[in-house]
Amino acid sequence: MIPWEERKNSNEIIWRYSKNPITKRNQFKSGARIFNSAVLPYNEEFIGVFRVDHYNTVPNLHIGRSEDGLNWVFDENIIKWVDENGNISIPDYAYDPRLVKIDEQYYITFCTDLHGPTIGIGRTKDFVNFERLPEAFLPFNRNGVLFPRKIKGKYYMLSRPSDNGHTPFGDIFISESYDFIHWGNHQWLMGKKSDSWWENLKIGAGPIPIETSDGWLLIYHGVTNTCNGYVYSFGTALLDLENPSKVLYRSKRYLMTPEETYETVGFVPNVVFPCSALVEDNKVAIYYGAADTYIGIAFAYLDELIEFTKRS
Ligand code: BMA
Repeated sequence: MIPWEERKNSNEIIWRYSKNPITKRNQFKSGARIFNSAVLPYNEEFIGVFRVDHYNTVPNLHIGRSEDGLNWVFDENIIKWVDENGNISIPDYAYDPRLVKIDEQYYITFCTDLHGPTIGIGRTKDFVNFERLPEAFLPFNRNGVLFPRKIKGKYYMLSRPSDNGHTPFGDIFISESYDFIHWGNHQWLMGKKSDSWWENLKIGAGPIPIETSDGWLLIYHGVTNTCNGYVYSFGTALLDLENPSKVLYRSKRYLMTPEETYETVGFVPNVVFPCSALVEDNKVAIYYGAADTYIGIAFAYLDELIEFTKRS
């Protein structure tokens, strides 16, 4: 069973877990802050790839395990990748992971360094041995998000080309591959929106797209600039099932914006940053980074998210 709590206020489309945040500062030896992370059900329990910022402020990926998806035990050591030649291949840094099961393997995408930030990718069968593939794209790029299955014989990945810093721009693109190594046929998917102020600076894909009969439900973050810095919210879109480069609908307002203290106060204030979503029947549990400091969970019903995307 995925984490779940019933809605208390009937006006809400999305509601927060009452015991948020589920991680705390300095939770384990090297873990100063744990946020922007991705989880999946695994062997009757849950497993996750976590962004952990260490005490030198450099982000790395750690595996975490949980019986209930709420209380997590983290590996003290970072993921030890091995490349295709059998050599240990540890990235200088790694952040904002996404996790998905495709063809009986678990794929992890993340942001890492190739003389500038871009999309790293790797896979594992058992969360013990990790194979690192070559970086998927040229720098600069962030928010690489795979689709959970082949579509018409090809794998698909969303990404957000960027610059070397705190990118003050950005649209989502979609790319195709037959082997997770060679990515091409890049297409522009959707852009920031000047008439929708919460997402007028940049946008980026969030969790792995959710397959529904109405299309791929994409939860994505949108950023606006204020006199005191960026504010990260998130909204939704629906992409065509057979041709995911086609946007069918896009929410006109944000689904969630920073409101609670653990979202508005932290290492980077005013950030809600979704990286994964668990779905069971009509229930959705969204895991999001809060203020680059904590992980929060929010709940919603899938049919209501689809309605929200079509009609908000
Ligand atoms: C983005 C990424 C995210 C972070 C966000 C807010 O550019 O670095 O990891 O959550 O900024 O600081």
